[in-house]
Amino acid sequence: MDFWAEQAQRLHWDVRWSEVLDNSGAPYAKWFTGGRLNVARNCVDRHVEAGFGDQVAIHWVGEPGDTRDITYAQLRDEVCRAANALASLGVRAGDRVAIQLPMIPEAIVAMLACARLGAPHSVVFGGFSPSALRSRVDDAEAKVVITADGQYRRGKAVPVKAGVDEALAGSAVEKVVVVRRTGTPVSMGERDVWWHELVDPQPAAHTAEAFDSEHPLFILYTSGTTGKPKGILHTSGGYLTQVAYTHAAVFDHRPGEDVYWCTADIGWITGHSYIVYGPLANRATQVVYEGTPNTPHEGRHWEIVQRYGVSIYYTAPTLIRTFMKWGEDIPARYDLSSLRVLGSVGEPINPEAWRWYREHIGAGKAPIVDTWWQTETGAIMIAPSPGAAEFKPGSAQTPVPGISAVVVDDAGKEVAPGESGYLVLDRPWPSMLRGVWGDDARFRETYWSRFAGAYFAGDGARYDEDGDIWLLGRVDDVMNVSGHRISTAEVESALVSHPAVAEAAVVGAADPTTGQGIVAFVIPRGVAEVSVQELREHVAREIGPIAKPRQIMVVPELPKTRSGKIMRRLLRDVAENREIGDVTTLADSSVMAQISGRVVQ
Ligand code: 6R9
Repeated sequence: MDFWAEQAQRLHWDVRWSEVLDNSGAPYAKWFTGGRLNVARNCVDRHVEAGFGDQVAIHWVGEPGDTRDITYAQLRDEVCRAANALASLGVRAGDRVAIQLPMIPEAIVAMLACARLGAPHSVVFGGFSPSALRSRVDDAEAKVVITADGQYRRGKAVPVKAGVDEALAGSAVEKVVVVRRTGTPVSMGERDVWWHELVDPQPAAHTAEAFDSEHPLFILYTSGTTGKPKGILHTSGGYLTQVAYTHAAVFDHRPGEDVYWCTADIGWITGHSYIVYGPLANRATQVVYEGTPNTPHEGRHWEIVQRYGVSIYYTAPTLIRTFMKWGEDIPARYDLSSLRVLGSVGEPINPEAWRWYREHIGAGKAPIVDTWWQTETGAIMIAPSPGAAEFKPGSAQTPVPGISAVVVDDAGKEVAPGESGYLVLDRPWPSMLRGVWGDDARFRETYWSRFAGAYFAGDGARYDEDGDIWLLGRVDDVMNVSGHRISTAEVESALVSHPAVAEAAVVGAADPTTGQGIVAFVIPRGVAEVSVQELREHVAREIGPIAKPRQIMVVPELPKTRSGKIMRRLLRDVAENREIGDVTTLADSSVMAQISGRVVQ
């Protein structure tokens, strides 16, 4: 506990806590009880008060090429104006505010303004459909929605407000605040108000109240095994402590020296913890980019790294594999020598992508921190230290100091080195979820009923001979073939290590003899000829004959959610010759038609 008390000193507390952890109401933990703080003041004002008002907080890059540099002093003024504006609409501590905005500075300002008022925000990813927005707004009973007229996507302005109008028809939302981004024509109804008309005239001073350490900070919806998304609740003091600590320790972030860039969208937990709260609490200077990585060209990210001298770059394996597909000659055209730490998050990173990332982005020497965590954990839990003696491509390695994570068998007993099982977190941590919004039963059932007294993450994991942790994908993605447990990630990794394969997804399909059979979907790299037989042999060579896919289908695309996760459920439908299920959460809903139409063999 001394450890977390020490980490909490990273923050400014108006009232110091009396107890570090009160777990008497487990599984609902309370951290830094009795402590009071304001999250927004910690992220903005205190840096200005400490004399860093002129330091750039955000180098913002718009997709069409427009840019804005925002200093901490300017950010403070904007957040105060927005807080005054929301207060003028009647937003009070405890009221929920939904935010659906593209990656523009106002998104960050809006989140911080809510935090400043103690009004929990619920950010909804910009690509989500009107019905997804509506169900989240209703579940959280949001009073106000903040959105934009439109957003830039692959060089085009696409409408946003029109979808929000459709979503909110007949809802109880009182006010809709609209940021003008694209100039797309919108219809402004009675409850609608323009951000610039509301916020710009407000005074740039606002007295922030100190809230209890356990005051709700935000709700973020994430999909579970059922159709209804869960509203994951996070609170203030413990959350901010752990995101600040991990952002500093895992990335070796040095305020005033580093230029940091996390490529996530604020609609996901990575954007909350590692664009907004962690970096700003640590006085980072960061890049925020609005658009897609290939607009207007495939070197866009590297051009930005070169322009701003980005030193820490944090992204997802799916994007790394996309960069691989585009070719290493693209990053080679830019000066990437400023990069000194690279990060990965979202899924297990296959060794092939790890090596490419290290070689072609990290000049063969930048440490890669593979960070395992979840919406529910709030902050990074398992990651190699950037100064680690040895990196293992594909392994997140060890729990960060202060965190306990163990791999257990069905009975909850820790497995031996070399064995696999389920990942559990057996001690509370400061940024842990404080429940599922409005659904206590689901909270207890999903996370706390599988293993007594421990949090069940839903991921499979393995200890290697050194006791380092390797994540094996979601437990439901672990296949059982003839009684052998094989990870989909392991087979995918073997497939993409073949020069003819750009990307692969593997599912376990029902098989009358072996229980499950392995079915792989592969995207060929460039125009290379792919021999299915050769790939099967390759997997057998990489892992063992037991992992040889029963069937390999060569496809043009894979079905992915908007956060880049492969929807194996849909691939299982194809593999098992079933009618394809619900495709509404796909980033591109036409992909399934392409796959079922183009399946070879
Ligand atoms: C931060 C985030 C959580 C799930 C998690 C796991 C997978 C995330 C990973 C990883 C292996 C990593 N995951 N990071 N698997 N190695 N470094 O992604 O949160 O969207 O809630 O997803 O993502 O399966 O359980 P979230």
